[in-house]
Amino acid sequence: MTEQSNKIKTDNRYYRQARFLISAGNAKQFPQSGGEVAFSGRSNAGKSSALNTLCYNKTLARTSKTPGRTRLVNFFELDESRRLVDLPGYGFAKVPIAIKKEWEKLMTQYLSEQTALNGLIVIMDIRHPLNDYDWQMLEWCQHYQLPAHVLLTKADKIKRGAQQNSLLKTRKLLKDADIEASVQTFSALKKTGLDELVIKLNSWLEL
Ligand SMILES: Nc1nc2c(ncn2[C@@H]2O[C@H](COP(=O)(O)OP(=O)(O)OP(=O)(O)O)[C@@H](O)[C@H]2O)c(=O)[nH]1
Ligand SMILES: [Mg+2]
Repeated sequence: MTEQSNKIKTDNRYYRQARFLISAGNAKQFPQSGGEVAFSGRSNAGKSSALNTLCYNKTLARTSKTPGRTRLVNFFELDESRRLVDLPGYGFAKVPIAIKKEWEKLMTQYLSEQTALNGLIVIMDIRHPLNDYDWQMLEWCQHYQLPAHVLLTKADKIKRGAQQNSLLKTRKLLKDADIEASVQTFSALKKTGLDELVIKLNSWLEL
């Protein structure tokens, strides 16, 4: 019974075949054809873990103990015309202003120039959603008319009631700010919310 209910019912075979493609440090290196979905979020929010859980591959997206080290845009190929993208984490302390500027330039280039981008997943720790950079990210999406989906991750760290409170509060704050974005809870550890994420990605990637 438990085994049955833990089974992923949604078709996620595309994500299981994800392969590393390229790390890009400037816009010229961004792959152009087909479509992609990017994962963004503050450093340590759980981006790499969410990607790895989605793709059933613990070593796909590298996790780093040094926040702010990854300043590249990492592309993972699902098939010849579909990709997932791991964006550099933001909001880390102790990073020189020059590096922050570099990050901002690369992110602006990515969000404004990457025509293959179909949607953005914005990952937030469910205990601390919507920090300044998260708002900036969502406002950029609104500005570039890019669909956004918020993943409130590490849900396993708080009780069910608190998870629901955070979900409803986040939805309300976005609505009040006129930001169009869907929101869900997620846990990379417990694999909860995976079906909902797969449904969103499948629709954006036309799977
Ligand atoms: N309990 C729990 N821990 C999580 C979850 N997701 C991530 N973590 C932990 O949070 C820490 C950061 O996760 P990462 O996936 O490396 O975070 P990241 O956003 O990729 O971080 P950067 O690459 O530095 O930007 C790690 O210690 C993970 O094990 C989750 O759903 N539940
Ligand atoms: Mg990471």
